[in-house]
Amino acid sequence: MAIERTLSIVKPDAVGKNAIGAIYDRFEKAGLRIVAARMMHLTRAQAEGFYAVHKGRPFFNDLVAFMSSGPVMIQVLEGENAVAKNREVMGATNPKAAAAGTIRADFAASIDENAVHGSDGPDTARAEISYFFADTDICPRTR
Ligand code: RTP
Ligand code: MG
Repeated sequence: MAIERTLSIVKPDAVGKNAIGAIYDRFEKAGLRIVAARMMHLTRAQAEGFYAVHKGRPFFNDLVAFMSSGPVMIQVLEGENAVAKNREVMGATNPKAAAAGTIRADFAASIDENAVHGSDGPDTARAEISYFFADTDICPRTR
């Protein structure tokens, strides 16, 4: 199986609940390794740029306001099938539909404030990683 990288964000609701460590534990237990990380408080413009694919959708303004409402923890996760594995660990977009034991089932309050972001495919992952990280920011494991 291919080693992939994906972009993950612990969103402002989960950072506010002091759940960064608990969510990192889910990634590590699933075999996903954190190979880059940074905390940021996104500006509206940075959030708009990141979610540009959703521009024009009815939820876009609320999404941008939420994503710039407090600090986020942004990481690159690496592992076998990292994109799909991260989406599995995250659970469905709407926490009411998320499988038991997933991050969104356990930490998200609503579809609007749903604890984590994860890239939805390998091409998106490459684009999203480069939105926040330079190649030299990524630290592949040596052991
Ligand atoms: P994300 O990009 O944040 O990882 O979430 P996702 O792939 O599971 O969902 P996506 O379709 O990309 O939507 C991005 C975020 O917009 C909000 N949303 N609200 N009210 C709605 O119908 C609706 N649809 C999407 C969610 O907060 C979602 O995480
Ligand atoms: Mg998405």
